[in-house]
Amino acid sequence: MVRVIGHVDLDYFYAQVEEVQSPSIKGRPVLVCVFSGRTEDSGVVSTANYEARRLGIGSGMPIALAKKKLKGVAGAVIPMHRERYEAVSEEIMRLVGGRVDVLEQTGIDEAFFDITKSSNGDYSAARNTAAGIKAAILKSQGLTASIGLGRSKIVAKMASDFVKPDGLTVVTPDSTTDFLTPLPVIRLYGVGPKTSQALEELKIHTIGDLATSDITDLEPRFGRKVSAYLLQAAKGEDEDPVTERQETTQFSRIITLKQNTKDANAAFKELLPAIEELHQRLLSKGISFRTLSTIGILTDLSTRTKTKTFESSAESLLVRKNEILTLLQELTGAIDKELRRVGIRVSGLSDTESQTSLTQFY
Ligand code: DGT
Ligand code: CA
Ligand code: CA
Repeated sequence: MVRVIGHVDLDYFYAQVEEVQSPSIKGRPVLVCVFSGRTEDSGVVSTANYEARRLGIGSGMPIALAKKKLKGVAGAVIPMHRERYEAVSEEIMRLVGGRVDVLEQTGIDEAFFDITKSSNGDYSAARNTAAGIKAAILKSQGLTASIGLGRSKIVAKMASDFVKPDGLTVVTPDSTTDFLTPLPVIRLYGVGPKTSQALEELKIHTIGDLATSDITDLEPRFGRKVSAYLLQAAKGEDEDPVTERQETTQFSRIITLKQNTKDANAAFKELLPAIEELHQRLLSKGISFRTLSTIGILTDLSTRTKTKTFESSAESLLVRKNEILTLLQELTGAIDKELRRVGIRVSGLSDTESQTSLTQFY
């Protein structure tokens, strides 16, 4: 059966999370920045929303330069809240994971998925699934995402990039060549500025030029392996499977409370099923943890955490129940607004069975 592969990428991710958090900044240029702290403006822009991009501001740009580009415009310059983005990312990945056959997360804001089985290889059914994923992300977190579907990871990834933000691009197997042919080579997944420059020098400008080029013209320049990859990629052929993978350094679960509350005991009670679920997940993977955190998302959507690291690692989350309650009490004791959502996270992980590295373990 022909495969149906998807790629989902959240739009201007950090900046969009900040917009959801502070709706008043929506419509203005938003810059999420990593301040290095040396001088007031030293550091770089991590990401910018599309209003800011229109002014020529982008990822990696020095903050001072970005501020110049804002000129008279009232932009929102916000320090990065990594924990907040991670919590949102985890929720979205869980949600998408529940709607696809296989999910392979490849970054904080993106993942490949395989829906060959559930769509029965039918691209119009697959389009509905993808639209459902976008709607679910919007409903749950208020965020837009761009999704691409295609017969391979390469095509899916390029399709998700094709229309952004809020895109849904379906490249059926039949239309793969038409989709790829006119695109400039720089748009090909895996081709950076250097390779693209080298291809231009060989008069290869579009992906179509590349797909129909002769491998013997490429080999002297790129070697055998890269040349073979380039040719295959230009045809949208790649057999790489979508594999369930999570480069995990932490596990967490966050729930939305039935009612906003400041009562730690009430929140704890509602959190219990999630704690038990996480407990089972850790046991089944043979993972122990040293650090335990409770996470609170308040009615104004700001995030608070309370964290405790233990001397020795524990395998059972349930034996730490009292500590979880204590952390929740500390958390609720320090807030002025009610809790809307509450969660638990474990980190400082080790693999109890073999003590090998976690990446190997997965
Ligand atoms: P887009 O094009 O709508 O997908 O925009 P983003 O911002 O989601 O861009 P993407 O998917 O390349 O990156 C995801 C997040 O990773 C982004 O929101 C912030 C972070 N990021 C990306 N590039 C940089 C960078 O150069 N420096 C730092 N510190 N963070 C970055
Ligand atoms: Ca993105
Ligand atoms: Ca991304």
